[in-house]
Amino acid sequence: LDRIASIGQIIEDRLTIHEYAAQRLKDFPSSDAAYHNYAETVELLKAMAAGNPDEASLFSIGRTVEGREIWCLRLNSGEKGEKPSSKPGALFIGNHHAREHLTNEVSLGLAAHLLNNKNTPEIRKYLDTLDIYIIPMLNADGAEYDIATGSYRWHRKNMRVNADRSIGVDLNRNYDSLWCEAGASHSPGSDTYCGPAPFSEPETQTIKRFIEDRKNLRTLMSYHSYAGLLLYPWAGKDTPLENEKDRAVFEKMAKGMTAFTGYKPEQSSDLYVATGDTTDWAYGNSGIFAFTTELEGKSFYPGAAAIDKAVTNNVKAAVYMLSVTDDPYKLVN
Ligand code: 0X9
Ligand code: ZN
Repeated sequence: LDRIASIGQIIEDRLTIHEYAAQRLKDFPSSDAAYHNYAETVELLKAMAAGNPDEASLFSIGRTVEGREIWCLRLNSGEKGEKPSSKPGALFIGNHHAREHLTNEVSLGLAAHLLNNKNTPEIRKYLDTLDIYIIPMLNADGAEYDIATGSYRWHRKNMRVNADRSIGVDLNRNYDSLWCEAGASHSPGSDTYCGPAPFSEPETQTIKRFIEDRKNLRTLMSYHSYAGLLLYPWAGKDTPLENEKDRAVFEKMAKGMTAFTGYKPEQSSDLYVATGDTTDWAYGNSGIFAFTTELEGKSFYPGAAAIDKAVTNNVKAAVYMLSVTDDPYKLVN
């Protein structure tokens, strides 16, 4: 243990092997058993891909800092796996933040909805003409850590062991967009720690590579909780988007989606200015119409009863996003 500590690892706790085995078995509290932990998420994704071989494929886009595979379900009746597509693409990401477990449920619920309705004319059209990617649990390590003792830890960041032995980088401050300026912290112990450098974390590196490798992506939704908001760039500065046409597209899309969720649409910086987030980077670097949804609720842990409504309404909003992914500019032309 001393040698492990001397190479910078944290000795958090000392347990007998029996205590460790008992602790490892812990999961979501039983009242929240409807939520999917990492193993259940992977199992469900595999079942969805196996049950729909003509429409779906599943692949790992990389590994987390603790080595878990980051899984991506692709919905496309043509290309499978990592084969490039020239069809317009949409990307949905859940669980940047560990304790925001409802975001994994909404992502999984979206995948299930699209596959369960694959033979309706509208959904079939999207499966045939778009390239849809769903990454439900980006921060799998953090999500597992958050539930590992059987009661919630309120953990937000990833599981990086920092130089000062504190745990975690805020993945939604680690993107290279005004990195670690306003609304982010250089202190490793802070919940908004931006990391030692932009894209220092394998999870954000994976998303960077994923997006840079797929020039066909036009729209992106990053699910967070909780506030009941639909946010669009800029997040890192409180000036409106310079490109007025793009701003009009963002506003129209936000209106279209919030008609289904009842969330409040606004520029991210209206909530608070925070640099280094997913959407500023995806829009700024790749011109993707990238949104943050802050799911509804009064807590990070809204209970199992919150899942159905959040899924139902956010699926409708996501389907709206798909309906404009072929050409978001059609909304303002
Ligand atoms: O702070 C965040 O990363 C997001 N909120 S959360 O409570 N889920 O952590 C908001 C990201 C959107 N960006 C800004 N509001 N600037
Ligand atoms: Zn969040």
